[in-house]
Amino acid sequence: MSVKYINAIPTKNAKLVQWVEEWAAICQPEGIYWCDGSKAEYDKMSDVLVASGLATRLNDKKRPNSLLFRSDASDVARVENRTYIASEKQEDAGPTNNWIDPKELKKTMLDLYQGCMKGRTMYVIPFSMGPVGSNIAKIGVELTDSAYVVINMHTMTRVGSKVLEVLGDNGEYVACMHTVGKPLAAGESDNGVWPCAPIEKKYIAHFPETKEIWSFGSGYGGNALLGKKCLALRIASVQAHEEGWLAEHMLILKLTSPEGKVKFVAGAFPSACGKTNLAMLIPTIPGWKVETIGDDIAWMKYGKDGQLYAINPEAGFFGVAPGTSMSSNPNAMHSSEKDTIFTNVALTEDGDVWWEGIGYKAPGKLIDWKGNVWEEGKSEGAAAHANARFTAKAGNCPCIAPEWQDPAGVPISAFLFGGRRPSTVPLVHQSTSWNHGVFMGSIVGSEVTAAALDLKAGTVRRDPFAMLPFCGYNMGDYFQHWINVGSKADQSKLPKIFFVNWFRKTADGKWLWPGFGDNSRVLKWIFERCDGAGKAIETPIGFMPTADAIDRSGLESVTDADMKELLSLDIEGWKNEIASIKEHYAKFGTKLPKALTEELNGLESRLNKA
Ligand code: O2Y
Ligand code: MN
Repeated sequence: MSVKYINAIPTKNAKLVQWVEEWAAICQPEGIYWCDGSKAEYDKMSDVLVASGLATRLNDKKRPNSLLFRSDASDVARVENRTYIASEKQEDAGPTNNWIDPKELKKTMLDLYQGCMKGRTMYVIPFSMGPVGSNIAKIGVELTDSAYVVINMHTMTRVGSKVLEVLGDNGEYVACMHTVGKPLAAGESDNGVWPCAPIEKKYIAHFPETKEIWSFGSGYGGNALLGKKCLALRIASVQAHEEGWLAEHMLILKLTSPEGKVKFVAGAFPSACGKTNLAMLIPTIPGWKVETIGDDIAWMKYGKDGQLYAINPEAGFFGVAPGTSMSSNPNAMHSSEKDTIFTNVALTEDGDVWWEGIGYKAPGKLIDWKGNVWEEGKSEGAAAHANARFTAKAGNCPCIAPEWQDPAGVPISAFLFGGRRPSTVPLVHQSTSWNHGVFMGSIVGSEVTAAALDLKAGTVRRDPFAMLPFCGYNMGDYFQHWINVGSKADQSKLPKIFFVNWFRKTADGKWLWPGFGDNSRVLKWIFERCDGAGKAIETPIGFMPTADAIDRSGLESVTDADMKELLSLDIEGWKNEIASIKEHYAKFGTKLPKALTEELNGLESRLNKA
């Protein structure tokens, strides 16, 4: 087949060029365009998207250089039931992943890919996850027929010529194949209709042995921006397992004390637990400062000094808009003041954006995320989709840490784990050892409220290490990997591990802890514990702060009685927890590490003696 190149091939990497041409032969695009990551390219793609009716340019005086997209109603979020780990052996995907035979899946998907880019351009996006050239970073190349994906990848990753230089003539990359799965007939254009395939044709497939990603039929978020969840978590977790490092669903923050001492903290929380808010927190305690390294993903390797160093592999934030306001997260609001791609938020009459929970009433009539006129108090449904997003540059975040692009990464002093736990789990407790910390990570979960999940309200939906949707291999092996990472380290240099719970409620359903900026009070105790200070008592579940250990100066809303409840040890609740953990662990069969069974048994016997 003769391949029509729109611009010159910017690499001599023969393997890469051959791979691009093989896919072009299958997908039959109009032409192939190699992305260079420049501002001129971003601007040109934006113009193309506006001309096709897919994007609305926002009022430049209100939101400079920003666009709004409305996706198809069937294409609004990650689709876990269409996401596959196609390892050669089913056991390698494990009990928590959708497994499918890779040969069978490739056959199905290759049929779908035939001619899928007709009438469209195939964009080749060379990108780096992590600072270009960092020894923790990895290179990916995404093929896509979506200009929306191209501009989002510009913001979320490092795209372009420098990446190809590092890749060189023979370098390795993670091959990422994506199409919206909606070919155009001769003369047809999108004409304002978000292109995607119906749900039963959507596939988000990962091939762990060959480190390939094949995505078909969705243009949205984690399904289409393949550097994020697909590469940086599902494939990278496999690479990290093979190569002895960690690829985690964790924020990274820099914490500075009033004395100017610095510690870096990484934290894993299930989706929708406020990771972005924590990463951009404004402390309520005087003199303390939080700065952001990353809000979603951390890649970590040991440095020559034996410390664990972390990078944020991303270059932007793909944050949830609804609920983000000047009171919940001013830094996220400022990050999205310009150069931002909004998806599925509402449009105001003066060309700005609005969403539920933005902190002020809808200014007049809006156009909602479905493209209909919407009036507050009159129209049905929400103006913005609950999973509406802003794609914003990390460099535009007022609290971005100066070290955020350091190729060496930042040394991690503490890991935090947490979920939404209205009962049982105290505000904060600390593990007594690395393996005890791994145990804490393995039992992360949130209490379910939604009947839709078909679970009894109050049931804990376990999301170990917040990696349930993102671990690219058997989660039992993943637990063992965490144990191994700790056992090979200089124990004195390992990060300390903490379990936090901002979501405790009273028996009558009131929040016990204000959260947001006041979480800095808990971070302060964690900081002190990492320095061998911070008052604590050893309990059956680990070290807990003494009643006076958490700084409550200026915090009238939390009474002594509230604090007592937040830091109480609920023996009966934890005994019930043991039963629930046993049920959770049973899924992993012989893959469950012995060390975790020992931790569970140890906890049970300490609770029985208490
Ligand atoms: O729905 C999507 O495609 C995005 S999901 C997402 C986006 C940013 C950060 N985290 C997540 C997540 O689901 O954990
Ligand atoms: Mn996430």
